[in-house]
Amino acid sequence: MLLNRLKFVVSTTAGAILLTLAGCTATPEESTPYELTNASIRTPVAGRTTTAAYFEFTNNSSRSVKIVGVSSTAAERIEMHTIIKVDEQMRMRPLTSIEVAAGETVEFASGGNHLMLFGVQLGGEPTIVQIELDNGEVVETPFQPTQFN
Ligand SMILES: [Cu+2]
Repeated sequence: MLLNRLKFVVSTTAGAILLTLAGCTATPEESTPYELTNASIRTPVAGRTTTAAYFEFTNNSSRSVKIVGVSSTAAERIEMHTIIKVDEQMRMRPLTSIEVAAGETVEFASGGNHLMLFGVQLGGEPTIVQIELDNGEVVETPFQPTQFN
């Protein structure tokens, strides 16, 4: 009789845990509200360790966020740059942060905003890059190596 009762208690507890787990996986908030697409990194010219990388960042959340830093174990330093026209010449300028409004996409592409990587050592496979946001979240994504001429 006592054994039966114990079994009942155990199975009830197990049932409660299963329900809790099912509740967790069904929560849509579990997926990241930030999307990184078209992430690519230029294979550096032979003998050089500086290169550029590009991506698109979409903010699917209901709040504006700022990208405040970029890092990777494959580079000593990564800066965000933009290109502006000064005296009819295109010049690169560092960006300390870039804001992405709710529902918006910010593009880092050749000829505009881009990532500048210094002290690069690519392993011939996708390079993992971390995008740091002002809310403390870090979005990590593989950047595919591409040849540019
Ligand atoms: Cu640059």
